[in-house]
Amino acid sequence: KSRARLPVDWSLYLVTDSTPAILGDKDIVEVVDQAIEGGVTIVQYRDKHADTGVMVEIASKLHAVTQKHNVPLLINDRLDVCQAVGAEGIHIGQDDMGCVEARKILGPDAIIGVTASSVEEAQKAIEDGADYLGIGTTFATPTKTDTKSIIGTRGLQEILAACATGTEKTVPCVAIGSINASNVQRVLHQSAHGSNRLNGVAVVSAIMASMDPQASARSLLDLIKTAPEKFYAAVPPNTARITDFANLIAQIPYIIKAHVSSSVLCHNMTNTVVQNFAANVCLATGSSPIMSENGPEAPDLARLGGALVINMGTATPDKMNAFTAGLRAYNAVGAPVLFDPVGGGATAVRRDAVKTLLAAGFFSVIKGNESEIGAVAGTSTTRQRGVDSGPSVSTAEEKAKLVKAIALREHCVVLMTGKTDYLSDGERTVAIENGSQYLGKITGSGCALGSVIASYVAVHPQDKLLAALAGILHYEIAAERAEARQDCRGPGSFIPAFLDELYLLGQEIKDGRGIGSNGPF
Ligand code: 3NM
Ligand code: MG
Repeated sequence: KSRARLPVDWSLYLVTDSTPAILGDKDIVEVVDQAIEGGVTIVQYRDKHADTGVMVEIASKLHAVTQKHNVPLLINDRLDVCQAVGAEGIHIGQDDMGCVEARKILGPDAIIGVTASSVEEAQKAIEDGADYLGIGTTFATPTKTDTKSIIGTRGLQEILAACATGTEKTVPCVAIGSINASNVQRVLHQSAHGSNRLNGVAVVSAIMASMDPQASARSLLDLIKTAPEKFYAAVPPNTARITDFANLIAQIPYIIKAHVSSSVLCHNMTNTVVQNFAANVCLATGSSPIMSENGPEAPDLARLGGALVINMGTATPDKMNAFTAGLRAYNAVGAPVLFDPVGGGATAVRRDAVKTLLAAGFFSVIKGNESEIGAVAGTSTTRQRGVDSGPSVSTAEEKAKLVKAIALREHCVVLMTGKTDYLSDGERTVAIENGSQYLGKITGSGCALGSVIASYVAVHPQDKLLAALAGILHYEIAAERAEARQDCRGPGSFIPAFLDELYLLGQEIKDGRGIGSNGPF
């Protein structure tokens, strides 16, 4: 029987599961019907245990439902079941029948998908004529414990890059493995490689185990359709990055000038020790601070055009709820969020907190000292390949490599502070030698720098590395000038001198004195 092939919408791909642990006592046909009502765009019937007769019976009921909604039905592995019910195609794993043989049997109109967990597998599947790829395993999942490798969003990115000829992706790709409402936007965002993006995500438990499959499908589809666009809109894909260092530096005074005059909102969820100092630094540099750890008001604040700082000074359950609410609220409108994983590696609670926050949304900037950045590196990829293989990061080159690797993995700007600061967006990595010894002798100087960088990114979101660099230079050059002052005699007198210089440096540049050949840069 010949099936005219319709264009397929891969956005939300449901893979079924009939095991009691996931399906419970729900009726699979009813769940699939509800899920499609909610927004599922393609269905795969996957049952590793049932007898062939039962499979054919269920597949045929599922096909009636998918046909009613005009959604394709694929069968996992079993060509015989596919043919018996006239389903639109099959999905095959690496241990199943080969793609070429399956095509011979099913013909050119059938949809044939292949699971790929490496670049090699993906390329072979494309050569063999696969119509789409299911790529993963993204994150470890209890639904399928015998998966070959956990590749993370970085692995997805590598496969998406390899699936492209020139700039065009050749086959549709969906990611699979522990994807749910809490991480779907992050997966879509972080897996993107240039304009090559996932066409959708495949889920099992997020819908099959749900008490309300329709509502779960609806909210997943909503997340899939909304966030990435909003987020990417902040960085137009065709914007050329300034990669020449002299040109990068030449932009800095203009960005400082824009910031100083902005009064941009800087929303801080930060620890009590640094609140006062960070708020003063915000005012001195030209932003308008608000110190609020009240999650429910974050959506209103997120709409004011500013940035959020999540400073994990303490990671109590209450604070974690507020951080997560804040992150979601700012992500929802595409506004920048800076993550300061204070004490990140110190305790099990903090390591968990870092992991939870990284999975809960996306950050524009992650900043920390060497051990905090180390904690970020080791988190969320502990079972994945990548930067966690743990070379010591003692040399300058190793530090630069580490921030670059995390920037690529997390798709954001990463700053490792220290005597020399290392800043990277994955494409460009810079070392910054400015600063003062006194910054290490007063409390909250690192946290306050986070607030400065966040508001700079809000003022110049089109190039977050450049914005962060401008914020760092504003901060560290002011510190140098404060240390050089006659009235600065130690950490105590450094603080007021530093606040003065943050303000004065900004005013000088605002008045045009830093712009041109004789400025401070
Ligand atoms: N295939 P959940 S992971 C069916 O990596 C399947 O190839 C995988 O289930 C692969 O959405 C997986 O509940 C299960 O995590 C995904
Ligand atoms: Mg299989």
